[in-house]
Amino acid sequence: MAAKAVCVLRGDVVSGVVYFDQPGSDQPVKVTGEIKGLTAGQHGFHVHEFGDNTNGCTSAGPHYNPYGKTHGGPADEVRHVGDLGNVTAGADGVAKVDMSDKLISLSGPLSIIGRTLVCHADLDDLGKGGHELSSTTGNAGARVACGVIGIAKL
Ligand SMILES: [Cu+2]
Ligand SMILES: [Zn+2]
Repeated sequence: MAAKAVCVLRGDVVSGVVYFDQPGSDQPVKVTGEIKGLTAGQHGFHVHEFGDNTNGCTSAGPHYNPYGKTHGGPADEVRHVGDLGNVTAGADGVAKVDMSDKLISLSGPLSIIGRTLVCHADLDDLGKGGHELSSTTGNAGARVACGVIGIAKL
C-alpha cells in the first residue's frame, strides 16, 4: 500500500520540511525536502524513537532501533533503522534532502510515523569515528531541529 508522510522540522535557528514517499509497503522510502539555517557541511539525520517533543528534541529519545543493533550508516548492514546518515548544507546553510532508504517504512509495526526526525549540529561519523559516542549516535552533537513525522495526503 502506498503511503506518504511529512515532517516539519523546527529549531532555534534551523527549520525545514521533509517528505517521505513509499509507493508500496515493501518498497524503499524516498526522502526529499529542504532544511535551512544550518552551518555549511554535513549534519546527522535520524529517526529517533519517540514522537515526544515535550522537552524539545531531547524527549525524542535515542535513534529508532527496534532490532537492538549498533549505530551505522544508511548503507551498512548493521545500523539502527533510524540511521539516515547525513544531510549536506551548502555555504547558504541550505541542505537539499534527496535520498532513498530501504529499511525505514511508513506502514506496519515498525512504521516511523509518529516518531521524531532529528537534524544534528555535527556530522554523523556513521559509527566509524572512534569516539565513545560513535557506536550509539555517530557523535553527531546537539539536536538543532526536530519534528514528529505525520501522515500526509497521498
Ligand atoms: Cu539523531
Ligand atoms: Zn543510530
